[in-house]
Amino acid sequence: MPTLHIVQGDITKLAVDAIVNAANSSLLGGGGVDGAIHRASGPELVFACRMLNGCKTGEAKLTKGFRLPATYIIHAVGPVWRGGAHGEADLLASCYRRSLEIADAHTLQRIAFPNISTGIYGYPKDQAAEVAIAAVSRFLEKPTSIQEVTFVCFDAENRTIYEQILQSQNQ
Ligand code: AR6
Repeated sequence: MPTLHIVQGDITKLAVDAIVNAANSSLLGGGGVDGAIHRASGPELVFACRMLNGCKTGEAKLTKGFRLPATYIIHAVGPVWRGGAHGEADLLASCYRRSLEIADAHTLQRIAFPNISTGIYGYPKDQAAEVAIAAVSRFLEKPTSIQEVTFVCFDAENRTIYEQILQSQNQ
C-alpha cells in the first residue's frame, strides 16, 4: 500500500524521485515555491521550461531536477482563487491527479507536493488540503508505481490542517 506523509519544510531539499512545483502557466518561474525551485535547480531549469510551451491551469509537465536532490520536477499550474465558483476545486484536483499520472507514466515511486495554490494564488488552505488529500487518495486506489506521497507544508498552519484531515480519516 502506498503511504502518505506530511513534513514541514523546504521542498527543494527533498531527495525524492519528483517534487511538484506550484508554477504559473508560463512555466518560466515566479515567486514562492516556484522561485525557490528555480534558484535551487539552477539556470538549466528555465532553459528546459522554455521548451515546454507553457502549461494550462490544472495541467502538469515534467523536467529534470538538474541541481536539485530530486531527480525530476513536475510543474503543475494551480488555479487562482476567485471565490470558489469558478471550477477552482476541479482544477486543483486535476493538478494533483495529472502530476501523479505523469509520475506513474515514468514509473516513479516517491513524489512530494507543496500546498499548490495556497500562497500567491490565495486558495483557502483548509479547502485546498481537503482537495489535495482526496485527489491523491483516489489516485492511489488504483495500481501505480507510486509508493510514497509527501505533502510538504511550508508553514505550521498547513501542517496542522493536513495532520488533522489525515488523523480524522484514520479513525
Ligand atoms: N517549499 C515548500 N513550500 C513552499 C516553499 C518551499 N521552498 N516556498 C513556499 N512554499 P506559492 P501558488 C509554499 O505562492 O499559491 C509563483 O509566483 C507556500 O507557503 O508558491 O500556487 C508561481 O510562479 C504555499 O503554502 O504558489 C505562480 O505565479 C505553497 O508553497 C504563483 O506563485 C504555494 O504557494 C503560484 O501561486
